[in-house]
Amino acid sequence: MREAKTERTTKETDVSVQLCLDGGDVSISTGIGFFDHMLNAFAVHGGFGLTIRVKGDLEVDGHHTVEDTGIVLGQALEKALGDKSGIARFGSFFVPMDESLAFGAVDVSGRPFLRFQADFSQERCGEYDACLTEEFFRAFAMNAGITLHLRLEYGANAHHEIEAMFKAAAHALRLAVSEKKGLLSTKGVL
Ligand SMILES: [Mn+2]
Repeated sequence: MREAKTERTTKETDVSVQLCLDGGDVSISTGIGFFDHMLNAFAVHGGFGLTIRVKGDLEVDGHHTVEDTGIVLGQALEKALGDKSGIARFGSFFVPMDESLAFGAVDVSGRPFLRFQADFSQERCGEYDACLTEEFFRAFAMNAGITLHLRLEYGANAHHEIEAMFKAAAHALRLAVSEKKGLLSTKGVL
């Protein structure tokens, strides 16, 4: 099983993540209902086992909680992938959600990069600020060491728009980490 446990404690947050790329139970608790909903969708659509516990400084706002969850989840992915051999490496996917459409593309490259393009229709979903979506995915991609492109094509409802982006990222990643013989690189190393 390709799995990893990661933890991080700062004065702002206390985050623990348990990730299994080959499936398992999903249990998410960050203190932000909408963010839990997104991470749950990410795990289920990625086919991942995922436990996340976060105690963050929500009396400030959701920023540290969301960003730090991205950091620790990214570290878990990097660790779970090991030497990155035996995976498809690339994955891309479109996800429609009612009126919204999102696209995601992943290269498990060892080269951290985020390209994020989205113009959300509303600023907030419950206690979650829509702008934190980019913060989450940047922290995730940087710490996982993956190249991640996410684009919201169009939409009218921020809940659908953000959820479509999390699901597009999950499906693209599911394809990229799917097992395949050998190491797909002209360099011979990732
Ligand atoms: Mn929903």
